[in-house]
Amino acid sequence: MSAPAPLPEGAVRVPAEPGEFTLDVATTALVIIDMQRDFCEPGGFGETLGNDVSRLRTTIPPLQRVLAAARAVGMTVIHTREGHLPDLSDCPAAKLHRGSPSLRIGDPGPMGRILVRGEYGQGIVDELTPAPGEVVIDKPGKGAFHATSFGDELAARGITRLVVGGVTTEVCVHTTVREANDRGYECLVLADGVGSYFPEFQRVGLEMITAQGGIFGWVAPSTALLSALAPTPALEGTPS
Ligand code: C5J
Repeated sequence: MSAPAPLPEGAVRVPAEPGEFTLDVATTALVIIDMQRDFCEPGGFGETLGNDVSRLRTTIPPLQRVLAAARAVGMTVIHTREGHLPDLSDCPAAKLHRGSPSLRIGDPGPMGRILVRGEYGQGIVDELTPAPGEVVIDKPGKGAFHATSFGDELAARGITRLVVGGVTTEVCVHTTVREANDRGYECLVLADGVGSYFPEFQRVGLEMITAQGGIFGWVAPSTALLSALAPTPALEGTPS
């Protein structure tokens, strides 16, 4: 068997599907998508749509571990929040009026106005609170690139690869990863760090990413990334 190709200085290998994903901490960003109370906690937008929010909350412990590891090695961390201006001028009618939630975007709910910037419910869950200096992107759409400075933030830091977690797998995670792939970024999606209200969408959503040789990305469990980032006993003890 031939030896694996040598890695550039500073790069690590992450066992993934459909094949190994290599990353260099200096040029990789951890992107945590929309881990907001409005999606993950009772009383928020997700629940008003009739969903069981506990399905999304399974992502929190793995994301806490990945976030701690990324911070420990100095990886760029970017959080996104879906939400709208208080006058909803950035919310297209197609989004505002679709479906039949018990509360619509902008309506007052138990955690403030649904998906409105600055409201408590639009904030990120306490377990994953952004640290000072970490970029937080407020986005009106499903994808992180649309109508935001996300692309500029990545370019300014020389980022070429993204490690992606958050919710929901088939909506904002997929849209962002597809947008990123089209722009030339290589994306690794964390299988247990992304969540859906629908188990079938979770399964198929992950399969779609790696189909046909990785048509728009790679998928790996968070443990694979953590092992790659923490080969030393000191870092293996990141919070659980
Ligand atoms: C949705 C999201 N599902 N963050 N938003 O409306 O995936």
